[in-house]
Amino acid sequence: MAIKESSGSLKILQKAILLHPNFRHNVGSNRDPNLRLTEAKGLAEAISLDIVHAEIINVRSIKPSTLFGEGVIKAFSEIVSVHQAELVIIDSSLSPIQQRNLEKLWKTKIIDRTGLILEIFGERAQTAEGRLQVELAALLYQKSRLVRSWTHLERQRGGLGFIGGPGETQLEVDRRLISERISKIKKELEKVVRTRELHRKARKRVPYPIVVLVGYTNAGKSTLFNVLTNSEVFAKDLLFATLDPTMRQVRLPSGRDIILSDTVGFISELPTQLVAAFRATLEEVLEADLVIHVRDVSHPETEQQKLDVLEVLKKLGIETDDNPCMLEVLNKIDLLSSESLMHFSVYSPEKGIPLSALTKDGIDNLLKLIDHKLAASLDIFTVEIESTKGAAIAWLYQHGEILERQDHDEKIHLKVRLTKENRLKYEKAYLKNSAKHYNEKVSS
Ligand SMILES: Nc1nc2c(ncn2[C@@H]2O[C@H](COP(=O)(O)OP(=O)(O)OP(=O)(O)O)[C@@H](O)[C@H]2O)c(=O)[nH]1
Ligand SMILES: [Mg+2]
Repeated sequence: MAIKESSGSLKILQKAILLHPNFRHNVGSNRDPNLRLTEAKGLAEAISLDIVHAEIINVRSIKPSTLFGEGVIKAFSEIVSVHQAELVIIDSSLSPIQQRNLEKLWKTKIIDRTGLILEIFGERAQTAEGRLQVELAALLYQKSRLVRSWTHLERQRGGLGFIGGPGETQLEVDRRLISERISKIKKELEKVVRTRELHRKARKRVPYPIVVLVGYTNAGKSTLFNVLTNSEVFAKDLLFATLDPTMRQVRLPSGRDIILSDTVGFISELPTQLVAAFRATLEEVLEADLVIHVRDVSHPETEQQKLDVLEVLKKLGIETDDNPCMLEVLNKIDLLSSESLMHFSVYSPEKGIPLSALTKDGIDNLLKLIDHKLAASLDIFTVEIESTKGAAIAWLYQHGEILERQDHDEKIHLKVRLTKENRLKYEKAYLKNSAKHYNEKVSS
């Protein structure tokens, strides 16, 4: 049994076997099963499982009762017992019947890809809302199967209990209990969401544009977020390192302030329950002024990952085709050969900004492009202000982009770019009074 030191305490790792079914109908798809297996290993490692055996199993025809045919079932009965594996992960979705039958045949706990991802999310969620959403997703998933026949296992972790054993009191929970818990969580969530909406409204009063980082898990969103905001959110070579969104204020080179948000990463076959559960958290993405899609271009399946991300964004209701409010970051260029790098250097900024969040190469270009993109949605107008009116001038510098400045004897002419909202604010705050007293003039 492997033991891993985690934050000072020794943690006993559960031995697990990982199987990636390679379905015949997938042959010819662009996905490399070896990479899929590696990704699934990464998922298992994200919750410190000790993978003692990992294998790709070619599945010619799916057996409805057990997924795999007799040969595989027999072979793995032995492998499970030789390794004394406490868990078998099947990297695809299993029907409740397949799960139950495999558990009986292999005399061990079985989870599928959705169960595994839910388990990771259960361990990672930090905020009250995150925890509730994950629990809701887990209950919805569980309700559809109600297996939990693995009572022989000791519960060892604080996750959701798909991997754990008894101790979880609801081993025999019936649908009624689950439904009760679901409606209770939904009510609690409503409360949390209301509070968050209030916060969001408060934030909206701050006129800063919202810029959100999205992307495949491990693409480098949090690393980029840290570079741009000069902060230290958790960024690690770990799938789903981030779960709860974080927001920080950032000042762009032009002096414009934005709110930048780091978000949960996406993955292929993201459980639908989770997409639904995180829709609320990802509302920030829906309302963003700019969505930055961070890609790991050093990953051999970067194009596939891109498609997966676009698919999730579409499910969330975000227009992804030629959306002027989206831009792509081609991250991790430090890992590319000079040849591949050439390929990206001919990219126009509209297509993507090559950079390395690690070496900070290309960060300046990104900041410029963010500025440029946001500026495009803004109003340009000229103002004439008495040079003694420091507050009004400072306000314009802080909230807008000064494109031109001409200093005359007692007056300053400014050509400014402001959001429409800010322009109204400025007019309300400074123009009214100053028009009376200081003869200020605003024209489009
Ligand atoms: N070589 C290299 N590694 C990078 C770069 N950016 C990020 N990484 C590494 O990639 C790994 C994942 O980075 P994160 O920033 O945690 O990725 P994320 O997109 O936030 O991942 P999740 O929160 O799991 O969705 C870490 O080990 C980073 O150090 C880069 O530009 N170059
Ligand atoms: Mg992250």
